Amino acid sequence: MNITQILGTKYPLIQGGMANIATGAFAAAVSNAGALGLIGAGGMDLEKLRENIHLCRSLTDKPFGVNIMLMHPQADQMAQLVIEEKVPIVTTGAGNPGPYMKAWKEAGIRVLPVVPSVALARRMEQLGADAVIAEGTESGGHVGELTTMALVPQVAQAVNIPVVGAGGIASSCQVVAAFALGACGVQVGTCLLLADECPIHENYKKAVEKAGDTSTVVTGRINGTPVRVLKNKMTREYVKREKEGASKEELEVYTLGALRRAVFDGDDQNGSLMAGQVAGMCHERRPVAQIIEELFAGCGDVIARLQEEAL
Ligand code: TUI
Repeated sequence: MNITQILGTKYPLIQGGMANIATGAFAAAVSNAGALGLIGAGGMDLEKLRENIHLCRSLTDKPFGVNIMLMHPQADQMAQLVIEEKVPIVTTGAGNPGPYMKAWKEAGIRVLPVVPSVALARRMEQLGADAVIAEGTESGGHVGELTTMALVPQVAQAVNIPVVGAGGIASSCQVVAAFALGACGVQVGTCLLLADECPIHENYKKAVEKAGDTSTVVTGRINGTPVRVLKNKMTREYVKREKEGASKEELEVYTLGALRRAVFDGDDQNGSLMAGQVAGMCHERRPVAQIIEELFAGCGDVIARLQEEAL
């Protein structure tokens, strides 16, 4: 089965899980645009997740999914909730979803774990994953070590299920590149932050618009959870204290609640403005349907250029 058949979508595109950002309304907008919208359970409690699933269902008749952030203290209950609510598709991030796979597959859920390595991709295939999302360190938010360029072809070679490429994808040439590496679909997050329907604070959108190629940094690589965010006052202090050998507990003071400060309060100095390295290519505000359509409409020209000039 190819990835659009697995997802039931027009386009081979999955929206990133984006904790605290990807509401039921946003996921529905993405699904209505022909891609797979996801509700990001990362920033929610159980009740909020249930509400957002119901809201999403009321706004779209297209397939949608839930992204379960496995570091969430209620991940176990969320894994059960998606079964109860008959959510058709689940993606996971920030951990190994092995313990839930059997129950999800028995419930008929399509499961697409995000993997940062070949080892986890292989394990997921053995446990019945329908596809894997190979996410490179170019991504925003919690990241692994390998780049998309290195990770996608190694995962594609190692497994016999479809591989979706993620991390560093915001334009048609990057979609074509992901396919060239062996992916049969893409996941994007950063390029959707400027979508009209994306419910982040205006200051967050302005920070993405202003970003350049070197505007992101990974906090927590030395002693914590690596998270890619736009540079600001918080990251400068974090990185300084991290290099000085600060403990995980001290560093958590900078990050706890910081994503919510950015998304809801628009605190662009002390908040955690999660974004990928492609933020520097994202300038235009458009409806989400237009962003997605243009991403694929441009692929033909890229391929033609490759055939005529480059190779
Ligand atoms: O999960 C993400 N991106 C995220 S989660 C998130 S919420 C958060 N906020 C603050 C701190 C931490 C998280 C924001 N962005 N992407 C998918 C992803 N998964 N990236 C890396 C991984 C991953 C890492 C290790 C997946 C599996 C894994 O397995 C370890 C193991 O146990 O084998």
